[in-house]
Amino acid sequence: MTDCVFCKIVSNEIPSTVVYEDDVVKAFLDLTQVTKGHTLVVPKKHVPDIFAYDAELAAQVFARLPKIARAIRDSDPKITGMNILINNGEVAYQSVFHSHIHLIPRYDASDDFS
Ligand code: DGP
Repeated sequence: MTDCVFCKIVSNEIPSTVVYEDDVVKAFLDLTQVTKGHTLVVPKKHVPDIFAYDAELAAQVFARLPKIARAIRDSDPKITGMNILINNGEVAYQSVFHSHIHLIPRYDASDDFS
């Protein structure tokens, strides 16, 4: 999709900080960094939202989440949890209409990620 920012990130037309990549997904740091390490996982294939997934794509994308989440967790011993969320649809605050999953690391008690 020519006008899609995440398609452009997938194709490296727009630079990103890549956390993980294979033939199905690309994971890269979110511009906004709700916490340090905030990562987006996107299918390489353009699908606007979860409603557009078929079972095969869902299985492929979601099967990869534990591995990517563990890699982020293991990058910093202070990461002790993670919010994993999808804003799906405009009314749910989705702002980029190329499906993506937020992985937002949470840090130990102080939650101080500076
Ligand atoms: P959502 O609101 O769930 O659709 O989240 C979209 C996220 O995409 C938002 O947290 C900011 C991020 N984002 C938007 N444009 C870019 C970009 O060009 N590069 C990166 N890395 N992230 C982007």
